[in-house]
Amino acid sequence: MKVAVVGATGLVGTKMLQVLAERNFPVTELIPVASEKSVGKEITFKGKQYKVVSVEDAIKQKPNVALFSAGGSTSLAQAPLFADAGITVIDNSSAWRMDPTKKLVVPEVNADVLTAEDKIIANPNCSTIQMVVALKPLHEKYKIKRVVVSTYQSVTGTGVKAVDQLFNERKGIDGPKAYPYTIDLNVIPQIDVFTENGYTKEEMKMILETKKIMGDDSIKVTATTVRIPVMGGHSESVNIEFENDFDLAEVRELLSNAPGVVVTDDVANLKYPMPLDAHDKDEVFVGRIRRDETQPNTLNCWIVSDNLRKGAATNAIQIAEYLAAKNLIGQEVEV
Ligand code: 2RA
Repeated sequence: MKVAVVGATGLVGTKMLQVLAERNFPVTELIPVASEKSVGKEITFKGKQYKVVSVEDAIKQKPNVALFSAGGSTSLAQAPLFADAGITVIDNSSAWRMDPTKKLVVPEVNADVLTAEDKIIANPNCSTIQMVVALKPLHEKYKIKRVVVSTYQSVTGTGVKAVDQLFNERKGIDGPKAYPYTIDLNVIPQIDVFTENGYTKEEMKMILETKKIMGDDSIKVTATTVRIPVMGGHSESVNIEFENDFDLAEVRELLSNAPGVVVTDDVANLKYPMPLDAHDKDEVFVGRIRRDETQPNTLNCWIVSDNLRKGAATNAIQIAEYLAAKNLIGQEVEV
């Protein structure tokens, strides 16, 4: 399969190449795409060198699928060009997520919504993905009424500039700033810009995307998203109120048997999910599972996952794997 990776030189694009190779996705030809300033650069994929090309050249090479992680404006402008050529686009930006004509997919939750007609498919926000993977089995069993989530998000979610800022600050070196404040030894209770209701765009993504992916607008979600100086992944404290009561042992069993979930919950031996342990893994790790004793039918838990992998690259590639397995990816494309 001819695969284009648009944004191939960024943090997520680079992770997409790593995961495509690790999962042995059937890539017969790789087409790395980036902005004009990166055209001609060489990248390595499975031991072979590839030259970065422009969007126009990429379309001419007729890829079957294009994995996008190049920002919302690039996706809005360029994803339709690929789709119009019959190329299936899986886009990691927020550009198409809430478009009612586009599917927003986490394979473990709602892959069955996908059809051959879907030519632009939205990859959800990283902090939403890891949460809904854990919510899915519990919603099916106990029906979720309300979710209160607070996140502790890695600087890798912002990009290379933020990672550099963290380590420059740690070394006492001045340098370009991704954040308006010092991030080392600090937390910043803001991810993305504020909207009119006092929530940030990141918080609104978790609130709105969760409903769309779970296919249930009745689920109430409120969120506080926070940036913290860590690398390995995003962590989330999640409080879930159900319509029905639950049994804690059954909750643990449901999660343990859920696709993509690993339960790490043995506090007697200080075993619980942490970003350093989740780094470069594809699973969603759930722990600190306990009843909220302040109100009935309510659970607390702690969810950790690598935001560059399951939160972005791996989820997008799992969508491509699903489409390929169901023969839903455009075969030969006409340009
Ligand atoms: C973040 N979820 O963590 C956002 C975008 N990756 O910054």
